[in-house]
Amino acid sequence: MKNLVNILIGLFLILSTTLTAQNLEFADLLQNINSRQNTSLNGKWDIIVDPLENGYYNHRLLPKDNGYFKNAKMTSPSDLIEYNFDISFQLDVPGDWNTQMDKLYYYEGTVWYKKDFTYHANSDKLAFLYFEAVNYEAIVYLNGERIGSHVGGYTPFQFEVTNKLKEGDNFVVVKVDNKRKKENVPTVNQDWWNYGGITRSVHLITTPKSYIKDYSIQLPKGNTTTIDGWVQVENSKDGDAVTINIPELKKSVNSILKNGIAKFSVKAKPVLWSPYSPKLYEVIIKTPTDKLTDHIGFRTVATDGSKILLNNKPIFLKGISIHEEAPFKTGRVTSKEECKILLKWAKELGCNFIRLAHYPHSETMVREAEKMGFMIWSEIPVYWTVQFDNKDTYANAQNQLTEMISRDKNRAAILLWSMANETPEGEARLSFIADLAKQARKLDNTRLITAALDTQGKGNDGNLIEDPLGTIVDVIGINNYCGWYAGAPETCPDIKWASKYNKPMIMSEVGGGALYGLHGNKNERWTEEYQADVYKKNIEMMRNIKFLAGLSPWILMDFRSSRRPLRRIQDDFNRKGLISEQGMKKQAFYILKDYYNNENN
Ligand code: GCB
Repeated sequence: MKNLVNILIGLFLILSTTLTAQNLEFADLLQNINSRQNTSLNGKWDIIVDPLENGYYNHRLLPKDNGYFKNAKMTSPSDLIEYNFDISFQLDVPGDWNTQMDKLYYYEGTVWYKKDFTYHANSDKLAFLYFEAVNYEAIVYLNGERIGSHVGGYTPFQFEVTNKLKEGDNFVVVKVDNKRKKENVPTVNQDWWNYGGITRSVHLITTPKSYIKDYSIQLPKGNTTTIDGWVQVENSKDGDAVTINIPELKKSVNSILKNGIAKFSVKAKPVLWSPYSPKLYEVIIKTPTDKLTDHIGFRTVATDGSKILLNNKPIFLKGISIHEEAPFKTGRVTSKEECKILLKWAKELGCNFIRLAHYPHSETMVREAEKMGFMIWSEIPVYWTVQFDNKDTYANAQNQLTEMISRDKNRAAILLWSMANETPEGEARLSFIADLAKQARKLDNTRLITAALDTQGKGNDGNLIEDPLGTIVDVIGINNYCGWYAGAPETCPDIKWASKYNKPMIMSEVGGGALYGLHGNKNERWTEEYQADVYKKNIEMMRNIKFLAGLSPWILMDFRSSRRPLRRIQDDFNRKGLISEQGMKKQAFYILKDYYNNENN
């Protein structure tokens, strides 16, 4: 056996690496939760709706610590306890509350969630409570004790709970609050539904005491013949070995742990991941006590003037923007099947690229998209007018960015990290986003940085891109609604686009609204004909943009938004979808499909 190990080590080249300690700045998150021993805490949770924030004190005259998180029970008929989870309403987790209960449709406030579960202690194991996402603020209690909190509605967080679990029966209570606040990210105004709740899955994960916490396994920037990275092992001993095995490439690398990190680098010639061939390799990571399996793709991405290069070749990004809105039932996407429906529609449209707007979507969505060969733009909700001069707002945005990159850094499909969407120009905004970009590059120097800018009718005879943010990003995103918010559709083809920057530009939003099934003249708003014409004219416009490297029109499917009240047309939906929320394709779908099928292949 020893000989075999020696032969393997001898066979494969281990190069010394020049990685810095950058990897230690990632969020405190277990990588690749699906490859771990995992008990799902999904299903029915008991809930108490608490608009007045009374749950901390059940009654002003009762002891302060008798909040709902105690999950108290009456022990005699004379006890005064004015709540009881056992007979309360229930909600499904994962899921938003707005679409599960009529009376919570517009609700913004606190809901207390409670779940019972059993646990059998094992002295060799550690246990973690892992939340894939809770919108917006979560305060978590285990067996009546506060274990921590999290802010931000679209990224995962976890708590190590080994010593707080009891043998047998346990309960977890989560106070979920989705009240909008000016200083939050996003801020008070947003054009999508503020779905509240434990919107993604909850897991109780166990690991060995010395466990693989995190890793990064990728091609380094600009190099298609070396796989390198690091593995972080908690509670390890210096000198312990980590093995990274990629059976299909016949590569097995041993690397030695020092201060919990094992760096490695190995020569290899993987088939490169691309939309044409979304090749993923099984990667097995092993330590003396732990083992994980992942499926990882290898590719490079770069820019050259106004081109985006995938694996050193120019590629045009034929995309579509997507919100995490469930097809047919609306509300938050909660299953792999729903992700697949959205992605299949994008495939049918002829896309090789998706913009996951305006916040990090679920890991399931990213992984399914990667398998299907979509290049991805992933974004944090720095949207419109967040408080750019507020340090706490910045810290919140940076934390969400760090959590997004921490979770998805091994996903080859992600080419672009987006820092922001349509933020008004100004000094505070520039330094806020520049600092985010700096943080993103520090964590991940292999991907491209972008942001969606808002350039409506600037310049004398056209649209000139001169937003100073152009100096910060690698790829310029432009949201432009010619024919909808600005000018009539027939004016679009004549718009001349120019840019101060020799960088690729993605038309990150373009489009208009239509109610599925509403027909009429192409000059009548809300008809499918009007929307189709907006697409036709904008496609003509885009043909003339020399530095256009791709587009992600707004948007694949109609989605709920509480700023869209127009009765009988919008009814609380943003109608810019190419497909209705009930899955019906509008005429514009076929206009864009034609463009993608016939041009820019
Ligand atoms: C935008 C925003 C997007 C909106 C869209 C619209 O520019 O980025 O969030 O939903 O316009 O429909 O107005």
